[in-house]
Amino acid sequence: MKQSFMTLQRHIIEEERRHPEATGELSSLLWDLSLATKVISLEVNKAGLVDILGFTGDENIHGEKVKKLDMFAHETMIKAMDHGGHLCVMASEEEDDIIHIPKNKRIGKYVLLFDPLDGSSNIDANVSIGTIFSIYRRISPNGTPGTVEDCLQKGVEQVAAGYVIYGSSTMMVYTAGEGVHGFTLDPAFGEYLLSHPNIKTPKRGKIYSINEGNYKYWHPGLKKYIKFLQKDEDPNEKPYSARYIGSMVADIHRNLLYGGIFIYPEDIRHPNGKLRLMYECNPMAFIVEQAGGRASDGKIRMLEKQPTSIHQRTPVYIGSEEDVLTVEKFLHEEENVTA
Ligand code: AHM
Ligand code: MG
Repeated sequence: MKQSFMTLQRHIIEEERRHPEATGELSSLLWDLSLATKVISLEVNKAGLVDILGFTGDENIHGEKVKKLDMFAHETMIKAMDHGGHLCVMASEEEDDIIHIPKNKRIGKYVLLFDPLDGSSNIDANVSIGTIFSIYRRISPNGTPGTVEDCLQKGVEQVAAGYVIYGSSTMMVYTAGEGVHGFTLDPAFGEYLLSHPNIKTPKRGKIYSINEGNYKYWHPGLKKYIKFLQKDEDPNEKPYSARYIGSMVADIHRNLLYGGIFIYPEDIRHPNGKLRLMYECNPMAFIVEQAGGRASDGKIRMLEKQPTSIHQRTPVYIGSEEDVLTVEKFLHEEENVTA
């Protein structure tokens, strides 16, 4: 017999019930977040119709300004999250400073960092994009406005993290520190339903994901590692497959399910890589570790990095445990050679 439906809401509540001390606040916060992503999902799905429906230039047919989708997603997140009474402060990829909770709203005990629409340069080509979020408990005194220090906690302090992928279907994948669970949005009745319980990533994969066009800028250890995966020197060994969408959520989601490694490295032009620690790499690292994988900046565990600013960048090596260990070994050996 088929298992009964498990909605996201029921799942969150049941997870929280296992902790008698829980107040239900985290559940409501995740619930608000899921609502925001449903609104974003609807708008993402309409993106291809913009020209057909005559939404040209800056105004739509109603004379309203047409917002860029990433700004729409950013504003939707804020609107859905700033009045719930669960947050004391937020930070978004789309805003330089921290985002305060309005004075007239109850101030809560959690901190939310998010990338409202990652990979948004892919929208016009109908390629999967995503929302990423990371939740911490505040460290500043309760009842006061949240601070930048609340936002600058190490990844190990995350209470929950997740992403929503807007792909052939919309899926939310999240962890609250007890495994990773995936929910698929049923577009007919607007509910996220549990479709991927307790996701575990393979210990070793067969896929590598990196922007190989940047090869000439890479450090020698990384060049050697990628050649190693291509099995250039061993005609009898099967090479890894290269898969790179250029949309972090989609690349990591695929590798999480199939196994493999995603890399956005430092190189001679960008010593800190491209991707952001606080709302891209840390939440992904929490999820991947919870699924049995590994994530580092090539030197130290991603979740142990001490953040210094909300928009700081970091190199990232993330995915199946043995694959990440192998690349770390290549990087380390090269460092010893050049030392
Ligand atoms: P964005 O936050 O401006 O969308 O950029 C982040 C995206 C990631 O989703 C993706 O992994 C990366 O940029 C791709 O970068 P590149 O085009 O340099 O390979
Ligand atoms: Mg981004």
